Amino acid sequence: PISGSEEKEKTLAMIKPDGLLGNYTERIKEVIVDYGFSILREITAQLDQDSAASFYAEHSSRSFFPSLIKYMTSGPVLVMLLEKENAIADWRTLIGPTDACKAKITHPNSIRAMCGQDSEKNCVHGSDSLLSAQREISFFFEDVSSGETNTTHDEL
Ligand code: RTP
Ligand code: MG
Repeated sequence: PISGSEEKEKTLAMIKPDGLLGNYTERIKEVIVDYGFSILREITAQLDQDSAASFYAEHSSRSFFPSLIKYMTSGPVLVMLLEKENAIADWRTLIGPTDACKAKITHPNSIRAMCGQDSEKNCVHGSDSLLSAQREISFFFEDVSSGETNTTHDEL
C-alpha cells in the first residue's frame, strides 16, 4: 500500500438491546474512538423476527437460536460501520469472549466484561471474518459496496 488509507479495513459493530437499554452507548463509543476506530456510519434499528433470524442465520439450528432472536428483537440496536487498520480482528479482541461472565474474569478490560451479563446478553456484536463483515455491512448499509469494504483485498 502506498498510503495509510489503503490499509484500512471496515467491520460491522452493533450495540445490542441490553447495551442500549443499559445506557452503555456513550461509554462504548468512547472506547471505539480511543482505540483508533472511525465511526463511518451509524443507524438505530428495531430488528423484527425475520431480520434477526436472517442476520444470525448461521446459528439457526442451534438450541439457543429462539432465545437469541427474542433477545435481539427485544429493543432497538445501534449498528455502526467502523474503520481502521485490522478493524475486524481488533474489534473482536476489544469486545472480548462471547460469554460476558467469563469475560469479566479472563478479559476484564473488554467491552463485554464492562457491560455484558452472560453468554447471551453480551451487549455487542462484531463481524468475525472478512466475509462476515462484507455480508453484514451490506445487510445494514446497502450502499456500501463490498469492493469498498477492504481496500487491501480488491479481489473480494
Ligand atoms: P456475535 O456474533 O453476536 O458478535 O457473538 P459471537 O460471535 O461472540 O458469538 P456467536 O457464537 O456468533 O453467537 C451469536 C450470539 O448468540 C448468543 N449466544 N447465546 N446461550 C448461549 O449459549 C449462546 N451462545 C451464543 C450470544 O448473544 C452471541 O453473541
Ligand atoms: Mg458471531
